[in-house]
Amino acid sequence: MGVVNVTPDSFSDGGLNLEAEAAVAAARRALVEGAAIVDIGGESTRPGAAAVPLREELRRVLPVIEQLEGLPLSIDTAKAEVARRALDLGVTMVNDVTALRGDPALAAVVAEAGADLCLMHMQGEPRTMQDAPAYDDVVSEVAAFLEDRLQFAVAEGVPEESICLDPGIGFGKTPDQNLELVRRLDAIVALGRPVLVGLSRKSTVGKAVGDPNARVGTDVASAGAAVAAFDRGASIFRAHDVRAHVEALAAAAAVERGSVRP
Ligand code: HH2
Repeated sequence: MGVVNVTPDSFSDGGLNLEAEAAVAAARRALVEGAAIVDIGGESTRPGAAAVPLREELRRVLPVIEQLEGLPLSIDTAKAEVARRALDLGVTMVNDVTALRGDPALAAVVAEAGADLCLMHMQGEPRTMQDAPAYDDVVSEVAAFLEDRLQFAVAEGVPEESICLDPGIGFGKTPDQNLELVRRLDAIVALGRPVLVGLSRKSTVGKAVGDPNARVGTDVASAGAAVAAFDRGASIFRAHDVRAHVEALAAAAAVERGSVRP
C-alpha cells in the first residue's frame, strides 16, 4: 500500500503532494513501483495534528481521486462524507484510523458500497495520543480492541472477508510498545484477518537504528522493519518508498518460499 498524503503537515512528507498534480504523479509512481493499492489521505494524524474541516479534506482529496479513476485506491479518512464521495468515484477501500469510532455514519457507507475496510488501533486521539500511552499488556489490549471493532463492523453490515486489521504503530504507543506489537504480531494475526502494518518512516524506526531523538525513520530501516513484520505474518505494508519495500519484501518472500519463482 503506497502512501500519498495530500496535506501540508504530514510527519514525513507534509507539503510534498499538497498540489493535486504532484499527488497524482506520486500515486502513479507508487503503482508503477509495485504498490497493489495507493492510500490517499487529506488529514494528517501525526501526534499533535489539528483536525481538518470536512470541506478542506474534500477539497484536497477529490481532485486527486478524480484524476486517478480506475486505479486501485484506498481513502485514509474517518469521515463518512469523505469516504462516500471517494467510493462514488471508484475508490475500493476505506482506511479508518479510528476503527469506526470517529463518525457513526461511516460503517453504513462502507457496507453499502461493498468496500474493503481497514480497522486500526489507536489509544486516545492524534492531538494527545503520545502524551502518556499506558497499557498493562499492549499486545493483548490491542488484540482485544481489534477483535471488538471487527465484531462491530460485521454487525454493521461489513462482511468479515472485506476487513483487515492494523495494530496502529505510533498511535498512542511508546517506541518499545510499537516494537513489542511487531515482535508479537502473531496475537493479531490469530484474529484471522489480514494484518496491515504502517511502520514506514515512523520515529520508532529511526530510534531503533540508534537516534534517540529521531522524528522520522529512513526508508531502508522502514523496509527492514516491514520484513520483520512480514516474518511474523503481516500481509499489507503501508509504505512511502514503495520500491524499497517491494524489493525488500520480494526478497523476504523468496526466502520464505525457498524459490525464486513466485
Ligand atoms: N499511519 C499513518 C496514517 N494512516 N493508517 C493505517 N491503517 N496505519 C498506519 O500506520 C497509518 C495510517 C501515519 O503516516 P502518514 O500518513 O505518513 O502521516 P500523517 O498521518 O502525518 O499524514
